[in-house]
Amino acid sequence: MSAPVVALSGGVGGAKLAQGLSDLVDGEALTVIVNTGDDFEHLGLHISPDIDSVVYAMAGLDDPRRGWGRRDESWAFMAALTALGGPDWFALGDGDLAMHVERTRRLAAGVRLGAVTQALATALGVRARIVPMSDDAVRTRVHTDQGVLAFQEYFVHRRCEPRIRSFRFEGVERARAHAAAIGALRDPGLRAVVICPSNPFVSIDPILAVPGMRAALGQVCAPVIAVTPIVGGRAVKGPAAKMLAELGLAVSGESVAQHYAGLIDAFVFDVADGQAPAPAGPPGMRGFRLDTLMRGPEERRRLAAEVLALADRLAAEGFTGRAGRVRALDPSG
Ligand code: FO1
Repeated sequence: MSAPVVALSGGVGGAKLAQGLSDLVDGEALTVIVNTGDDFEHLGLHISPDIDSVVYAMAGLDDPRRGWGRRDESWAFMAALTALGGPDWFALGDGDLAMHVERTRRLAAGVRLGAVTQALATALGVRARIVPMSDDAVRTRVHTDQGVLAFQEYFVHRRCEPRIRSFRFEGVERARAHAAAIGALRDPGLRAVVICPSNPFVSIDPILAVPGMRAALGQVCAPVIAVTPIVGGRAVKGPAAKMLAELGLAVSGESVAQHYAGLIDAFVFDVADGQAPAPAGPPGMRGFRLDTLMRGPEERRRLAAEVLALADRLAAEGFTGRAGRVRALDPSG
């Protein structure tokens, strides 16, 4: 049984590294804590995009080009819906639709989101534990120059065009961190916590905002490593670069490393970011440079292996950069 690993993930980039980790960490030794702030009700269906991106990637069903929804999709439902004058801005493939219908049916029967997620993932052959940050509803609201927008309205319908002012995670104050997430973070045998290359503001921050999640991360007895979502001054996918710029921050890995200061022991920059040794992040944090672009399954696996090797190296050095605390290894090991 592999040593347990926890990943925090949202969006497409997160799902790719989570899938790479699942190739290296056996079955339920990998716990992926997933953002649910993007969830929304559409056509009467409860849609959980970031959960589905991770589940599909791990099931080998993800669409490699889009990064969301299923590969080899048919679109008969959307064609029929559009012909009826239904909303066509959020594309639901025929296979993907089954996931939303079945999730909605089980939620309506009173099953909580975490249990529904695990059952549907298991049905697709996924052995890792996929855990929502909370079973309680948290909804990201994007405050922009065009008003306050629901996340999917901003991200898909308005194509991320409105200028960002700030973010709110509605309901997060009273959301309870999922017990399986806290339990995984408290595992004394934990090997590493990996913050995947997701959007720090709308994929990782909602997870961190759930009461108790930051505290649990602060007490983790393993290295916490974040992987940059910014490569060569650009986001690999999605609006992270545009959001950094609109928030007045440099579009760089360093800005993301600063964003996580105090929470992580190390930050992985991309080899494209500067030729000097990886620019150090905030005090107490180690910077490393890896090739973080994941073009296919092989590279997902390679990056996952390199990140876990970094964690093992940090653990061997007894170094935890969180809040500058250096924890000498307990002589008894
Ligand atoms: N993203 C789009 O840009 N356009 C879409 O039509 C779209 C549909 C969609 C359907 C199901 C699903 O799980 C995700 C979907 N996404 C779509 C992606 C989604 O908005 C993002 O994956 C996350 O919310 C942000 O990472």
